[in-house]
Amino acid sequence: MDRILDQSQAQQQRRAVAKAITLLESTRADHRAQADQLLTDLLPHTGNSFRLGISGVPGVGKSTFIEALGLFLIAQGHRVAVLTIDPSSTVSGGSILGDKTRMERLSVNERAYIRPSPSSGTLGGVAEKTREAMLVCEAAGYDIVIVETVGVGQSETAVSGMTDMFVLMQLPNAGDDLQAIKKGVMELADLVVVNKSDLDAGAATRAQAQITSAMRLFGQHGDPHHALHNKDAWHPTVIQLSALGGDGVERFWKEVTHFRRLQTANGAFAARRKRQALDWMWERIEAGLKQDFRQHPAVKKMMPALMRDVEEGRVPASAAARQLLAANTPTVRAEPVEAHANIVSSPSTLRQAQDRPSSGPTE
Ligand SMILES: Nc1nc2c(ncn2[C@@H]2O[C@H](COP(=O)(O)OP(=O)(O)OP(=O)(O)O)[C@@H](O)[C@H]2O)c(=O)[nH]1
Ligand SMILES: [Mg+2]
Repeated sequence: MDRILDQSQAQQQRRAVAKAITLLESTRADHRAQADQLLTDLLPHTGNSFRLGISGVPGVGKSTFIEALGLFLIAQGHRVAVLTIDPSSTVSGGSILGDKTRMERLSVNERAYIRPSPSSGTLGGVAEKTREAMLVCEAAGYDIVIVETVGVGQSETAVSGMTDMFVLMQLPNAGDDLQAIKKGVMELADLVVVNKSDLDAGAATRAQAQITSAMRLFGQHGDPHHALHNKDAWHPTVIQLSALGGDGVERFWKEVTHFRRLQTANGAFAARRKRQALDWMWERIEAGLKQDFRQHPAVKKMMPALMRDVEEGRVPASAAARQLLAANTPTVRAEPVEAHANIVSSPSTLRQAQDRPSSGPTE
């Protein structure tokens, strides 16, 4: 842990960070316990970075842009970590993200750390590892953490759920066919970047205008915070750039800085982080419950036959689910909660324990 925190030994620190991330990617139970301990120890040193999510279709120029942006930020004195989430790797084990190969200059820079996506597990699992890797990077003093993801599947939702700002990269021709832009993803974007504007300036400008008006439409619905006249709230914007030539990187960073300042002042930054932490907890609870459920002896025994019955239409899915849930009776969980008190010792649970009257009714 000390090696992760010590910024004076660059090489040693980089190795320690890589080792820590490998540990938390491990599926072995003893490694998991070590990783949990490490994360708990690191937690007080985390949270001080700006977390930036970048998504877009394969080939839109994400890595090229991140390299240009990373070098720009390092020149300004920042330390930059880049993590990738590749939804294809969770299915095939292969990677469609070009990983390090397209960030050649950034990857050899002492003030940068680049980590490719874990190459196995479900998207939920990979997202969890990435969140944890982000904490390790923050403890190591990387003050800008960039999470790159390919714009396919559910990965955008996962990345926007773990970052302070979510950026969507588009190609200049995307504006010609707004159908191609998934509305749900567009609504997640805090900033849209039309890349490769050098290829066709006219098309890039058209795309910018079309996406801007589409985003205005989304913004009019629901949340009064999004009302365009509200000067304290951030309104998603669309800019053009050319990652290859490094054109527009400065403009991009100006937008990010403006976003960060506004969101900090109006409280949205802190609220987003709090919401993300709770969402993350619930997501892990649900995953844990599901895993326990699947491993329950009675459930395991009944599952294959019931699955066939549901497939063949002999038993309604809802009835099968109810039967399985009923079979999932607690096996070892019958002991009182206090028995676990030595495991859970967060400040708030301790406080509750102290506040609680030792006997008698609470009213
Ligand atoms: N003309 C032009 N080409 C660009 C620009 N940005 C990126 N490219 C090129 O587009 C190709 C894809 O760029 P990448 O940065 O690898 O794209 P990516 O979005 O990271 O791709 P994946 O990781 O595969 O999803 C490369 O050949 C880049 O050189 C740009 O601004 N202008
Ligand atoms: Mg890439």
